[in-house]
Amino acid sequence: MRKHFIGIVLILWVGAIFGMAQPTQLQLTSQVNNGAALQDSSAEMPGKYNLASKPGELLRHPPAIENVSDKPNTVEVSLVAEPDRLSLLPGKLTDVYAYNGMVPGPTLEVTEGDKVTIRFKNNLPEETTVHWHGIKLPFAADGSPLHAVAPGEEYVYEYTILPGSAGTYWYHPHPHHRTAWQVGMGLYGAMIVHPKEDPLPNSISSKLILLSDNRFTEEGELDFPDPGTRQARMDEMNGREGDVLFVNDQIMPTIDIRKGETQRWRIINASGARIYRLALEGHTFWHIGSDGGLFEKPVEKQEIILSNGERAEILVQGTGQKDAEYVFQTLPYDRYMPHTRPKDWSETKDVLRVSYSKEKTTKLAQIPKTLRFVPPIDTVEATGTQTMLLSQGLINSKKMDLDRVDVTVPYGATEIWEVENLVGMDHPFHLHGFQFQLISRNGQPVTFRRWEDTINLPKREKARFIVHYDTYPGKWMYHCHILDHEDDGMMGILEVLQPNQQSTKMETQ
Ligand SMILES: [Cu+2]
Repeated sequence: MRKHFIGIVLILWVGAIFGMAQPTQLQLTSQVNNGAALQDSSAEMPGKYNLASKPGELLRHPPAIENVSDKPNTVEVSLVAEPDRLSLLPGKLTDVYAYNGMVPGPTLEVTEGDKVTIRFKNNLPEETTVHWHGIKLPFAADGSPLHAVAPGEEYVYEYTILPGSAGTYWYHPHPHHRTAWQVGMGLYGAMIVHPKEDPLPNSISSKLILLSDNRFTEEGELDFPDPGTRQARMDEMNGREGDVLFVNDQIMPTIDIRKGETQRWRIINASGARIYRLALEGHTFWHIGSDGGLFEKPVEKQEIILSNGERAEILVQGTGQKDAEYVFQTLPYDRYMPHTRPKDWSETKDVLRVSYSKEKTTKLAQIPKTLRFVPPIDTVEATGTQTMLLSQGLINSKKMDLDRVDVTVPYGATEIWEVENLVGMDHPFHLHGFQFQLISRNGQPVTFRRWEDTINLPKREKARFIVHYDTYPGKWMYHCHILDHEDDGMMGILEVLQPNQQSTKMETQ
């Protein structure tokens, strides 16, 4: 009981100190239930959300960001990015960049139809932005490198959550050349868009699994290599990977499950470069959603590959043994060129533990056969094709130039993108502002409809997707989501013209 009391006091104190969200009822309950996770670090490192969990503690969710609006369908929040010193590793303090004093940042939870206002303050010693990865929003709210926020400045991000976009998203900085550094320093957080009515029953509990990795010095500071060193060259080539795997702010936490229970896991790959190949020992699971929300129907899987920036929703069912433990792991995945593969690339790594209670078995729930309708984008409507050739650090042989528009298209058009990876390492490809549908991979048609904003392009593979520019005009980034590659210029700009604007290309036709 005492642990629970300390937990509540600590949460209230954190809220008071950082002027951040008082946890909602839901968060408070889950924190109290996880009282054990709060106990030892509360004495050690008071006043911080990051409590440097020790392996085995129950999974905790980052607190929700406080909505200060009392109007219906309106979400107004404050977000501050600033340097901080937090405990990410047990018994150590680390210099970080934090959103509202936390790594990861607080979770932004909204509902379809909500009008969202984020008042952002940049207290970093460098420029930054906040990009709402996967959200369809006006260009000025996208947090792309074209809207940098200078140190000490404020920026208001405003957008309305469009119907049909319920799903799992995330936010992170996107300044020119500095994204890998800022995300590595701790700037990333989850965003959840709820539908007005969820096709999954309320009885299914939800877990947020925000995956990241980092590298530390012996003193516990974040380890970024000096320019010109071998490690710096490796990081440029592979993207910076760390040997410490975090789930939310924890290392190897535990999720409790009852035999027969069904849980919904929202998984986000917030790592700068690590691609996860996720599997749960002794279990299959139901893959129910991707970047842009739920599929039409669940698909049973043994593993999924989640590249940088991608999200997956899965249903995990308690089909294991009572009182047993199973590990959720990332299996070896060779995304590398042979000469720069890290030594540990072929090792399986543990992510979290699933622990079965001794409680009486509950009856396994029926998984809904259909989840929602995913409207197809008709290939007959396509009026153009964009070809994107990915090589090391380049797209179509060019490096990013903020003053150049690479592709101009009319508003409302539908186009097919042919993306081909010409080199021997994977490049995950992300398009801002729109959700698209994959139509083929390596010439093989893809008929399973799902919304994506990021797809992995494995070594020398190609993919075709279809996109309808039907939401907002503006200049939208497309890029490799290995953050070091993006920073190095593996990015371009798609301009969707204003509805009444003629493209130069059209005029000359
Ligand atoms: Cu890349």
